[in-house]
Amino acid sequence: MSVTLDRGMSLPAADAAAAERRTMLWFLVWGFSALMIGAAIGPLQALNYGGFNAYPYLRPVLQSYYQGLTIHGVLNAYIFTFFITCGLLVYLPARELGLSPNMTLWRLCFGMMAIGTLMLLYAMFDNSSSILWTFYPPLKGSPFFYLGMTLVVFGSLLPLPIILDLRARWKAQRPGELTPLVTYMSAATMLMWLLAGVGAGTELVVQLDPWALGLTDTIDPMIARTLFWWTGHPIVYFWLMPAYVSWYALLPKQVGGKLVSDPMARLTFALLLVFSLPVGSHHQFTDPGFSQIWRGILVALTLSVALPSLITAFTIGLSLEYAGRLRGGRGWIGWFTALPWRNASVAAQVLAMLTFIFGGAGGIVNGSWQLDTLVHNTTWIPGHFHITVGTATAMTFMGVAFWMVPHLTGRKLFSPGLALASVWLWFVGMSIFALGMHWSGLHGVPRRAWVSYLPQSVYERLYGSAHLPLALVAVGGVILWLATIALYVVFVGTLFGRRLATPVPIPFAQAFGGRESYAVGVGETPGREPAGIVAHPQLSPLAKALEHLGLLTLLTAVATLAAYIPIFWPFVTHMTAAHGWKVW
Ligand code: HAS
Ligand code: CU
Repeated sequence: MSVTLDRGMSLPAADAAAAERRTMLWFLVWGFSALMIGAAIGPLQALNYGGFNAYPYLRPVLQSYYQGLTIHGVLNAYIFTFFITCGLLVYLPARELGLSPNMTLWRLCFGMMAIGTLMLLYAMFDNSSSILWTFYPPLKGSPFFYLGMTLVVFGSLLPLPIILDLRARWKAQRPGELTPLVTYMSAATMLMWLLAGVGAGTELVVQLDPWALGLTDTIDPMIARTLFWWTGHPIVYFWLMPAYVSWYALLPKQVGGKLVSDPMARLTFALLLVFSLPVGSHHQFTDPGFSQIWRGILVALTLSVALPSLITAFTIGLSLEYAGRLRGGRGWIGWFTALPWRNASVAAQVLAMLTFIFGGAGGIVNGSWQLDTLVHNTTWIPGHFHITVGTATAMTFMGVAFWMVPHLTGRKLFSPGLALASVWLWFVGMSIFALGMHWSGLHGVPRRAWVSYLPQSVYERLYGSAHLPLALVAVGGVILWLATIALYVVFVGTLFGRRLATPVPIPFAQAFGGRESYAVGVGETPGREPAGIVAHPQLSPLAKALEHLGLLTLLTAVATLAAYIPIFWPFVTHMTAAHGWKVW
């Protein structure tokens, strides 16, 4: 692999830019490699629900459904997403501001996550740690698993100081000006992730690592679960917010329009920062030890966290409509069909949005305690997260890769037709899969269950009523396999593809010139891409108020403590001590 140099730059600047591109490319390559392995295993689980047990044929590589499921979840949910996010949220702000990021920290971030990933792979493939992506104790994996996870989590926090440093340097040159949008969004995302990381960070360092290393004998599972969900809920926004960065700040340009409101984008990110943290225990509606009052409060908080996504739906929907009408689209849906659907990057992201409408609706069902008691621990839940992180996020990252790999390498996107096919296959496969998963969940089919291991007669007796939805799950899984192969060919083909004559720029969008905001070019450095969007402070009191990210973070920290002190109190005053289990 090689990277292109910007023309007309001095040698040190060109070297620095090339180093940034190379590093960003490594983040993409590791992220997508994780996805390839993780996604290749997914269909085995879909076939499991369809009644076909593939695992006996896969020994010695995979011993059980649970081992496969652990590898699938860890690689897709953590490794794929973290590498892409920790790359994008440094690279895009640096380019937007026209400044160089702190490369030492960025490489340290990569190195920690890479070593952590290798440790996790070792622990998972040797079947010592088939403890699923939630790694709930008292299930006990090998020290490599927990130490690897610790490195990955702490490594993933390092983009925060890099972004804050970039922002501070930029602001020092332009006192009183608002942070440009991409940098604002990236900083808000990472501040959210810092507070989120306190939960899993504490669980790993205080409970799991010493326990796995034999320094302690027992562990408190309820405290561990609650700490896990402290992080486990906001992590879903750590997956979603980088996708939103692309939807708000890049996609409007890719479809030939503008973002209709810069301050609304900022408001969305500020609200996601504040609301994501205190609601984690909505994953524990059916756990013991929570008062009825708290469950009720959690419902209200959960419905609040859906609000910024509803704002996003309208703001992005209008931005797409604006572009569609500029492109000649007429009538109720003509603007939608007029979007550049042949562009695989655009198709990936708009299809991701369409899917997310259903993912969001399902989330609101889950967030309603009474309804959650019906769907919790059934296949409905994996149905939900495959159309949120598995599509809204994953397809957006694919869409970003389709322009970004050419941008970084100076090589042509390999087979745009196959790229488009991979996107549609993913969309169709995931839609069928998720329909089947939600539907069979309503029939009471449990999630995380090796149902195909059962004798045929027992499988039929228990799940016969869910025959059709379970068949859909298997069919969707097989289509997703084809999507993954197509994606893999395009990704690798592009890395080694033909050279481009002209460089691919970063598609930074401009904000619509409404009453509240207007667009100005900022941070244009010779030889770098023209940069992003900024709302004029005088014209947008909202954008100006939201500039106080430190204050918002403090507010979030206080709200999080207010939520978690009463939740932890009964657990801390009634501690339990469990020994480790190995049930696989
Ligand atoms: Fe969730 C469980 C509630 C969003 C991921 N969620 C999970 C798990 C995962 C996950 C991985 O309250 C399972 C974890 C496990 O292993 O147990 N979720 C919500 C709510 C939202 C939500 C209220 N989830 C997400 C996102 C995820 C994600 C995002 C990943 C990226 N979820 C829950 C709850 C549980 C749960 C409970 C626990 C359940 C249980 O029993 O265990 C909200 O944030 C959703 C808001 C979203 C919307 C949609 C807005 C639509 C947009 C697209 C617009 C379209 C356009 C196109 C512009 C309201 C932005 C326009 C074109 C046209 C033609 C119209
Ligand atoms: Cu959640």
